[in-house]
Amino acid sequence: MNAPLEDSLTPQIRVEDDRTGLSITTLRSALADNLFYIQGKFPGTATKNDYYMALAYTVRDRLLQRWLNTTQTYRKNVKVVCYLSAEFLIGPQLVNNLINLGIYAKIRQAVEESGLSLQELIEQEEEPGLGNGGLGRLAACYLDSLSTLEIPAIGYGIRYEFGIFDQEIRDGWQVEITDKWLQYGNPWEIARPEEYVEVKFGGRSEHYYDEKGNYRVRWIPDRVVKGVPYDTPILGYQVNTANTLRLWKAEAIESFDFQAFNIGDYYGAVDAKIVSENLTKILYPNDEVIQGKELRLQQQYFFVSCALQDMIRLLLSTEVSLETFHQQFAVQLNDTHPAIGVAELMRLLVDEHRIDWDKAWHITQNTFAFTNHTLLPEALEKWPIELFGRLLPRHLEIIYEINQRFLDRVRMKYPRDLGKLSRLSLIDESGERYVRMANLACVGSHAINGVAELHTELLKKTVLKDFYEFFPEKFANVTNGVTPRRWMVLSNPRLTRLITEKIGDRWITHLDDLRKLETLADDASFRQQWRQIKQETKGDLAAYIRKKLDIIVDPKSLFDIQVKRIHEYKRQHLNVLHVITFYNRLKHDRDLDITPRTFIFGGKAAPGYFMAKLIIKLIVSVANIVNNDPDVRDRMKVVFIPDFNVTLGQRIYPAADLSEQISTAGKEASGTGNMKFALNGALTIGTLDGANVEIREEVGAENFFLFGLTTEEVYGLKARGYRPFDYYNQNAELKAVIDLISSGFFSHGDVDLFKPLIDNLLYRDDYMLLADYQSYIDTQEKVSQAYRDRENWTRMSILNVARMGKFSSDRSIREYAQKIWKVEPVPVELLQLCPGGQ
Ligand code: B1N
Repeated sequence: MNAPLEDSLTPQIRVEDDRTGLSITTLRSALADNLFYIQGKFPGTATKNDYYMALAYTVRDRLLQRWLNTTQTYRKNVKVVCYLSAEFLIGPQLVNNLINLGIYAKIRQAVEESGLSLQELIEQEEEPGLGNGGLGRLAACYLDSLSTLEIPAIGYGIRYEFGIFDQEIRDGWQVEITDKWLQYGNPWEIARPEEYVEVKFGGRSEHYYDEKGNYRVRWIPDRVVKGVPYDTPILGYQVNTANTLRLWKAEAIESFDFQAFNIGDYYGAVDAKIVSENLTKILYPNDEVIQGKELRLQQQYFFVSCALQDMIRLLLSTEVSLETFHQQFAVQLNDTHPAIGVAELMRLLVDEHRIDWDKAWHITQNTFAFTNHTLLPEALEKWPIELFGRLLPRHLEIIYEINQRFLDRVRMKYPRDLGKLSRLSLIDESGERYVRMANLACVGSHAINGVAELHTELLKKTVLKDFYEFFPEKFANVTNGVTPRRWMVLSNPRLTRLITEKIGDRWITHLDDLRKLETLADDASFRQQWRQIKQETKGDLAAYIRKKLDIIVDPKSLFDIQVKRIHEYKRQHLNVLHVITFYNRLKHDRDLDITPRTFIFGGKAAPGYFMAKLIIKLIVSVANIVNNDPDVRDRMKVVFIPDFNVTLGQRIYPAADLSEQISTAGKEASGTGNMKFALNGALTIGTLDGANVEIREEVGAENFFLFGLTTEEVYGLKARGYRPFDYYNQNAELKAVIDLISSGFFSHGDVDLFKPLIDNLLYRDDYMLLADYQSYIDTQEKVSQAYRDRENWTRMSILNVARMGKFSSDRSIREYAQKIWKVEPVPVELLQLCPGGQ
């Protein structure tokens, strides 16, 4: 691995000692010291992991000065962004911290002089998989940008003991393996057990009059759980700001359990301890489908209550009035998962801090802002009233009260419009009664945003239409972005170096600077270097594929890649229809002069999502036939890379020629993989969906392979009555592909295996694969032709990168800061230094 960048140090680091010094000698002795005193090992018996841990602590020591000074700075009355998210998919920390500290090259030298390989130690790190996909990764990119932009921020979430499962493929099927990411310890977190908070569950509410005769409510729970915070510093790029990611772990409160479960019942108390600790054991592995499990609501309430109590404590410790809460904190709700926060803040203010309702409501509304991430109706969270009331009886009362006041306003504006009233209500009363979390989030927030222009427009027209009509001023768009530090500097050091040689390094924090590459697109020698780098990066991925899967792929072939969660709306199976079409063409004409391709897939399926798992089985089955067919020789290969995660993403995005972004128009809220690919020089084949629309706008239609129905056409076709079978009947090539799958050709003659998938396509096809098939195939043919003209392809690739400036998460965060949070950067000075340090 190459050094991503020359080191550039902020000038504050001066003092040379074992915990902060940056000379090679000091770094080497710190490494040895940590190996001995933290890992408790002699070099002779230390494992690679021991060395990794020793190195991680060496780096962490060098973060602490900035981190503690950042926390100090925020005690002085600055407005802090609190990003509430059930998922933070932060990825490996070591290299990112080395880059942001600017000490990559030094550390490499120190490690190598100690007789170790930095790359090997880097590979020891177990990534924290505390997220499913885009939503969790977005939260992580936003933390990186918040710190880099020096905006005071805290990320609040859950410290899952088991993150997203590890995926293995056995006999073509996905098998889920428990993710034991904490088993060898996590050097990046610091537990703060003294800052624990208590979270109540169940029981009942009691209405009473206080000493002054005021009517009050208190909650008498039947269970209390302790929330213990674990902090991870999130350092910005070459700044002193290191914000905090504070994740909560649930623990039992012993005294309480011993009381509740009858003193002397030791085993009962132990059982109760286990029940409490179960709360933060596992991340729900479903992306965009709700399961409605009670434990999930418990998790949501748990971390949100911990976060809000933490904020109140922070605020009260500065002796500022609680009534200024909304001036001190901007709280962003990452989808509806933390939306219960609206009711919880009301409860804390009204019941526990005795602020009157109207004032509390003003504070609450001005505190929260809500980001919606999906248009899929099956992803809109709602909780059965019975379950909700059993777990959170007081919150249900508060929600009823909010609802009554809100619906009174609705009635005033739309007298006699019962439809409106029932759609806007926080309670779904169409059948079994539910609490609607999106409605709670909309009413309780001052700002509501979608994550791409198209998505925000569709929100206003569909799922949140009534809210848009009632509160148009609350709506805004903030298009997603990705951090160029991880998704370029860290993952693509070769391209980083080339770009930096040509235009300097300012682009790393001002991504619009990449525009300066535009003129270089006409420079033949620059194109040559660009191509060379892509070639080498593809070679690295090819080596990985060979080592892990024993499949040989040709780095000179077109790398056509689709990596993302497996979901029918994302249409990995449309990609498979093209793979088989490509195969059939080769089979019919064995001398066909085709552009050689390597089709690469990766992604996890939710464990209970049968169709998604069947799609994986189909991909692997097709791969097995194609890769072993001598007729196709080296002209095509199909690869399913197991266990797609952040670490693998870092290898894969930079190695792509073609990025597959082929969801049915109107279904993908934004996408962020699309941005990572294009930023690394892949061209996109895509529909007019999510952020694809804006990517195409930026890079230019001539540098983007567009296909498929538009959202309007999708809606129109649905309304007129879509008959997928007609497309099958009328398209010989499509029919041949479908018939080949049905015939058992890819399944050792088993004609039933893929029947559920095929029947779904022929008779339902909710995501309109068959309607888009021909357009997709034609566009893929254009891709193949375009790839033959390497000079022009390279030009297009350079222009894509040059025009991706908009998609930096720095831009997204600036927009949130200005439009929604009203916060300013607060640079951190290293004033208070630890005794004996710096
Ligand atoms: O959020 C990403 C977007 O770029 C993607 O288009 C969108 O699909 C993704 C429930 C979700 N939306 N909803 C989820 C995740 C977990 C869960 O339990 C829903 N993920 C997205 C970032 O904006």
